Amino acid sequence: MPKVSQERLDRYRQLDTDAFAFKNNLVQQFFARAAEQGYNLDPEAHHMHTGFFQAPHRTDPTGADIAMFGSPCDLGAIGLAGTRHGPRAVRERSRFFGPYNDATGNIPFEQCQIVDLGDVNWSSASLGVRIQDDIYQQARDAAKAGAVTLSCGGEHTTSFGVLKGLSEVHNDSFSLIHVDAHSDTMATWGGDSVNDGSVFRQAVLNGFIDPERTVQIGIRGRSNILWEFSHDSGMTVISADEVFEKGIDYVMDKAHEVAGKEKTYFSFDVDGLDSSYMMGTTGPEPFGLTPRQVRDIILRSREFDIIGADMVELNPNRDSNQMSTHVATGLFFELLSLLADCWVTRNGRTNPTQWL
Ligand SMILES: [Mn+2]
Repeated sequence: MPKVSQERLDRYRQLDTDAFAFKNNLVQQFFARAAEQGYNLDPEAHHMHTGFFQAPHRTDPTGADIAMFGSPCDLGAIGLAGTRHGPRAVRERSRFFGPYNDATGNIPFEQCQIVDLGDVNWSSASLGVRIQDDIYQQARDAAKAGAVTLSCGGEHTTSFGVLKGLSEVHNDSFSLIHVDAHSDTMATWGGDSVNDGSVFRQAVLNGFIDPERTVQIGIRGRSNILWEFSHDSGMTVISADEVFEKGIDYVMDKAHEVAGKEKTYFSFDVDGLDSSYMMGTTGPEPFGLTPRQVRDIILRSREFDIIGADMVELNPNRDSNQMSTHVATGLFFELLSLLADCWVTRNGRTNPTQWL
């Protein structure tokens, strides 16, 4: 073949624009603002904003629409430490994700004011104080300021503190979408009534969630015998097998029947993913969900009125090649996108993030 003609070469050379000259107007507008405020596409660049996905760091939630924070706590994980390192690992890896969600075409930072409040400031080494007081206060203060919360664990007890704070401010018992290998509705065991296997039994007993508007997705494994409270209290339990047999549309139609239009909390335990993707967690389980299935569950959750979400149980100590952290962080971005889309739907306007 002869060389490419001069005419074609000239045409290609005209297409060779600057790195920040995007054809997509939304993206162009984002970088025109954000690059000036220190947002950087290069994951290895100087970290001007070290929050999740380069969100601005604030210690005061006033003015925030979405308040993210980390809960680096593993005291409630029965028999295994390490999830306390989760928030740091996700923040670091989050430089590889965003700002654009290619499934929805949206940029969360163009939709509403997102902040990272940093990690919860522990006042005690006691698990009870950390979840009943410290995380509770963080979530309560964020909700009082009008923000929805996106928190990163830590093990699953951290969800209890968030639910306690949100349900007080909203004066509501929430619907719950819960993706996990485990129902986490076991009886008290090992000393703490709220531990990472009992968190949703305790959330029901304290009135934070309504079991009749709760759907648990991806459930499986040798611990299934521990979850009788889920069935007895009226939760809808959808096993991982059922997700594969019937598909995401069936699962989410069912979830909509159960959760309805009420205020809904979304809790994602990363061990809902199959252990071939997710060994970096406290209780890895085989025969589970794929990352795409979890992403599709999150995508279809835009039809709920989501007032808070979390991702828990990532354990970097067990994640020897960072594969688990990478896939978990990708899904954490999906949760951020979900909350931003729900915020715009609820408020009928946008309020772009300001860093400075
Ligand atoms: Mn679990």
